Amino acid sequence: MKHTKEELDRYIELGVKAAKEAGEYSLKYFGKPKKVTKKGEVDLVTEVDIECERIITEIIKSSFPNHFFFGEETSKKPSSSEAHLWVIDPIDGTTNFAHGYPKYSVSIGLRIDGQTVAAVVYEPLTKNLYTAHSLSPSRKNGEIIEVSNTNELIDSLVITGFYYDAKEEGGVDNIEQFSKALKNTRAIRRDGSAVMNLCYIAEGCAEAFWEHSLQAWDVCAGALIVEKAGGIVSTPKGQPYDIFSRGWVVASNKNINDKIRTLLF
Ligand code: LIP
Repeated sequence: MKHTKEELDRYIELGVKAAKEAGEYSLKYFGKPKKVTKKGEVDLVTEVDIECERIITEIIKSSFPNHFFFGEETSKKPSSSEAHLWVIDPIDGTTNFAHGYPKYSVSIGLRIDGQTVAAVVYEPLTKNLYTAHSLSPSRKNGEIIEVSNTNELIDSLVITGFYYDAKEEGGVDNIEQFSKALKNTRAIRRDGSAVMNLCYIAEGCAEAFWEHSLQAWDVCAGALIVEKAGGIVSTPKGQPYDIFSRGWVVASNKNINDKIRTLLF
């Protein structure tokens, strides 16, 4: 084993410090986000996103100056997968944040040798904190969490999202999958923070999540939290999901994984 539990605990501790500091800063601007810029027709970035990412990277760099960063707002992905790569979404749910819709989070994942080994997700509005590393189970506010054991789709609460490019020519609009899920599950939710949705699968308050085109920072930390809570994160064919692929991602408890993939795709 390359990394000791002590090393991984230290990464988590640092990630938690960074996520909380950025999250507390963001709260001052919730629903009134300073300057808002459009990255695309509907994809927003606020000055708060940029400042939160700066806060996070500065805190991590002060302990690990040689590490790399791949964040939503500022960085370029390094070419080597050998590097220690922190994958950061300073505000996952920027549209919600800008509108004052109460669902957003700070997401920090650490990859080493191309594998996610540590994850921290912090929801500033509730102070809920989710963590996991490769040698620990997933936790919410320090307590171990597990995916649900629901067996049937019709008993399942499922969650999805519509990526920004759904409006574009050639973009995947997810309507076919949405319609199938609507008719075959108990209910569907769409609340605009993919990483929070992954945490809901991990803690067992929802059974499945799917979306297309997500960026690596939307998935990195949440995927590890699902897996270390006993869930599965995969492609529609059940293969391991590459967070940089921008294809379909399906996350669920183990019992309904085949069923949700077969239903949707
Ligand atoms: C957003 C996601 C949301 C998804 C959007 C977008 P951002 O992330 O978390 O759930 O549906 O397509 O990716 O841009 O707010 O960090």
